[in-house]
Amino acid sequence: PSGPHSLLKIIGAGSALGAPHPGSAAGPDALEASGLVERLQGLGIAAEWLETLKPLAAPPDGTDMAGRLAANAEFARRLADHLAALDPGSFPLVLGGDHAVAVGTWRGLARRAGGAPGLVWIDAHLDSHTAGTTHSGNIHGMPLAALLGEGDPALAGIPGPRLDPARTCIVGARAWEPEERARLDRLGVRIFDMQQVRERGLAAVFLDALAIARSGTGREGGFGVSIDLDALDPQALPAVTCPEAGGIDPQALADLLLTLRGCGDFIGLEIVEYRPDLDPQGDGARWVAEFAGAALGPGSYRLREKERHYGASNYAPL
Ligand code: 5AB
Ligand code: MN
Ligand code: MN
Ligand code: MN
Repeated sequence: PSGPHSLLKIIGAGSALGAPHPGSAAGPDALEASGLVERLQGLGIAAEWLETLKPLAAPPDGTDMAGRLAANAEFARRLADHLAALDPGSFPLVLGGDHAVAVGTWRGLARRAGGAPGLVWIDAHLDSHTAGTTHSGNIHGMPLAALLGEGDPALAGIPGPRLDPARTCIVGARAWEPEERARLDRLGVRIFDMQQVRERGLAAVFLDALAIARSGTGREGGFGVSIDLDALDPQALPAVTCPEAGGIDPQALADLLLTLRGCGDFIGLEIVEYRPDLDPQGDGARWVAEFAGAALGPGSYRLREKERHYGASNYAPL
């Protein structure tokens, strides 16, 4: 760690309690070992790896739905409490772990921001099942529904404001089950699927998504971005638990993430589902650094504002 005064605080969420494979639990430790902090510092970002949270126990048996919900909820609650208590002079980057950790990330950051953030959810999947509609039984297919207040209270009841469906949208979807699609359609969550990405181009779709997340009432919550790495094309980024063919070009996403540097209401970035056991050459880890660096690198309005408000002299140079 580079000391207590870094602007960018990285929090590892080392849980695979929501996934059918344990590999993503090692994601944060592998990303730290890959030199992510040093790469970000090399871009001029005052970054520090704050801590990595781990599950308290091994995942419950696959048939024990109540036990799995409880274990994921315990992890999410702990992550939310850590994020809600982060000092105001820092910007959070949460690294998974499977996507079930998002319930903790966005409830905690909503509490910290004093209101529900708008959210851009970049994913091959919709993650909008509940225990009542899941086909697989895997909790990482449920976090967006829980954040919207749907489903089992164990997950949906993690303390913090619910997401506003009118300021929530999904980019890159190409694999879903009818029940989760129907839930999002009923709630009015906008879905930019891969067909639209191909027809309109990622730039047009991404800018529409940002406008939705930053629109309407409740804007004091700001907005966040959650990147499930399986949104990217698995030919370029295969190191994920649930690869789906025909995804987003990672360089095109990195280019669009540059837009976030100009957003003063950007409250947090999350990158999940990294599987180091499938990344022997470290290409996936390099993409994670690319995405974080693109969103938060030189000229980042959000980091500069923090520096201005909380004392530039305390911080490493940007
Ligand atoms: B991820 C599936 N819909 O419910 C399910 O990786 C996939 O967080 C979930 O997007 C994928 O298990 C979860 C088939
Ligand atoms: Mn702590
Ligand atoms: Mn996914
Ligand atoms: Mn996901």
